[in-house]
Amino acid sequence: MNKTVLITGATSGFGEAMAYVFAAAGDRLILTGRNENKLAAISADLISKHNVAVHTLCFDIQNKEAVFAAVQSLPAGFTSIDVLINNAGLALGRDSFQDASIEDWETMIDTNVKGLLYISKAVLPLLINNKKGHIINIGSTAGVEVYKDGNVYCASKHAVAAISKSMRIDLLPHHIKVTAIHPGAAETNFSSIRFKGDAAKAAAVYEGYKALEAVDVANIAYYATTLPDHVCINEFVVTCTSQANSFYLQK
Ligand code: NDP
Ligand code: 8X3
Repeated sequence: MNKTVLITGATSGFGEAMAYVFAAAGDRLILTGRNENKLAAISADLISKHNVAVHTLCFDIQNKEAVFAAVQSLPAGFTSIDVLINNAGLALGRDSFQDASIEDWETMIDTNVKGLLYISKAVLPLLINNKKGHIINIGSTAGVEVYKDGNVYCASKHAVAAISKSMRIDLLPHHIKVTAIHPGAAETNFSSIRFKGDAAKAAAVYEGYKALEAVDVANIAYYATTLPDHVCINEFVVTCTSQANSFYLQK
């Protein structure tokens, strides 16, 4: 049966790829991000290619009031959510603990951790009301191991891993599945954002090997939602074949 799927950070990378994968399966979509024009363009393209229902919500996930207002504004037909995909997030900088910017740390914590908590809190009553549902949290291999100069980005993704485990326990009585996906290096806008528009530094991250593509992660998220009601994959740790973990990458 077709589902209603809310994807945060749907204007780029994994989130955008997920929108296309779920739309191709005929699912109804709620897409969020901060770029209104991009949301409108993706929505129009999905509707024309896949003839699915799409609703967009434009807000900054760091803003608690905006998050709750956006979820409360959902029109009839989009309030019965089956799947929440907590994907919006970013890394800012790759600097040693002593040199890193406090503002960058705050933005990563406010987005990757607090934003994920806000939208989960706002959407959960809708899932609980349905007595079933699925939350998919996009963590990272940075949430499995800590690497040099990764400090607060790694900490934020360790928090996503811990929040996922905690959600899974507390939501047991409500029959809500929680799946954490921890991808390794994937070629998206991620490094361009991390290195603040330094195209050479961003490109260097993906040179000499075949990194994951956004659609690889999107296909895994979709697969997790296709399993029977009694089956929940708790965690995926997924890297490209050239990467073993945060430390070993074969170029
Ligand atoms: P992109 O930069 O391509 O996409 C990030 C998305 O998050 C965009 O849609 C962006 O939307 C949204 N976003 C960022 N900040 C905010 C905010 N404050 N409010 C609302 N939306 C926001 O990166 P990826 O697709 O690669 O990243 C998606 C997730 O995957 C992130 O959580 C990232 O940490 C994680 N990840 C990425 C990996 C990689 O190597 N690429 C590997 C492992 C995990 P907009 O800016 O338009 O608002
Ligand atoms: C993104 C992957 O290796 O830059 O989460 O942490 S990595």
